[in-house]
Amino acid sequence: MNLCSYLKMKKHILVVPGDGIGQEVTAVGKKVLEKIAEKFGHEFTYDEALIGHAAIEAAGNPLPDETLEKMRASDAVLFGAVGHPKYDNDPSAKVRPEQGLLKMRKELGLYANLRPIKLFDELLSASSIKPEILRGSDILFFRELTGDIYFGEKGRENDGDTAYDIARYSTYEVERIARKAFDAAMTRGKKLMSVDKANVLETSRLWREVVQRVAKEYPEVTVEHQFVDSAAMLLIKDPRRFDVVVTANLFGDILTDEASQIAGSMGMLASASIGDGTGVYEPIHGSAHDITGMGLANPMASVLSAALLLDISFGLKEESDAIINAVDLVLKSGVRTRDIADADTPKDKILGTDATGEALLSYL
Ligand code: GGG
Repeated sequence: MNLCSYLKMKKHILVVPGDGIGQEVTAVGKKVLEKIAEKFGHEFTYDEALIGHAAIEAAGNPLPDETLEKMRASDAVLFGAVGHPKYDNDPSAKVRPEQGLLKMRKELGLYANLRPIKLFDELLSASSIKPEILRGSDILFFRELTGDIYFGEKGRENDGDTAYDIARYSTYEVERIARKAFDAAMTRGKKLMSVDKANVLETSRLWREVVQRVAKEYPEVTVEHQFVDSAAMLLIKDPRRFDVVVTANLFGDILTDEASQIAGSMGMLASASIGDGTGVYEPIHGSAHDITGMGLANPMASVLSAALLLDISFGLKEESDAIINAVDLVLKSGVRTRDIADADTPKDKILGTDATGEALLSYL
């Protein structure tokens, strides 16, 4: 037990469930935090706020000022997901749930998105990748989160016939995410892969130049540069080749969804968005309206996001490990949500969101 764990911590957590299954999984994440506070003698207080489609419906704005103020005033944010199919089928919609997510990242200076690809042994067979290729995979992605094509000018010209999105990166933006990734590499296998498309894109040529320069400050770290197309192929072919990966916003978004298949399901992957202020912790999955309200969503990603919150924002490593251990024990007990069940899973072991949450709480 570290010294921190002897101290009662008083922290204020903002819960922002967002849309779709965000509501269901975040409720489980919060219950786990409450149980941890009770078990370890901490005092966590909570508030809630709206974002995304839920906020558009209530306030006409995907990120109301009130939500942003509450985020800034909190010690950490437990976040769910944003999105709604009605906007996906209406390309002309001017206000969209995802605008709330992007604005939140920019306003809070959340430039580093950490996405650990943790494979629990019990889920080796849940993946479509062969177990002998997967066994032992353990990857930490650093996705740059406040730059790139997501934040550049976008628009239409030629009477709407032509569309453009501008990708832009500054040396400063690449340097700060590269340093975070190199620092992490120093605490892990001293291996870092930087992913870009430097054979085609100017932003990627700057990216590579800057990463090469920062690498000189970390002579112990072995650096590999991969083009994004090659990295996408290698991720499935040889996942153990990867340790710490640093990449741009768009490439990181796509590669981590692909990498979720290493962990068995998107429902298993947590993330931490950190930078200048309050940290935001959320599953990498979206709002999944196809299963919203059915009680089928896997809450593990939200629960593992709560574990990241405790570790990174509060420095409570023992408490964080207790959550990861509970996830491991639930999986060892044979319990599965639908997304990680396979043909051999007994029917009575396939549980819904709330029952999986109860199983997790029983191991805390
Ligand atoms: N919890 C993640 C989430 O809500 N994802 C929806 C989304 O729009 N993602 C885009 C992105 O992460 O840039």
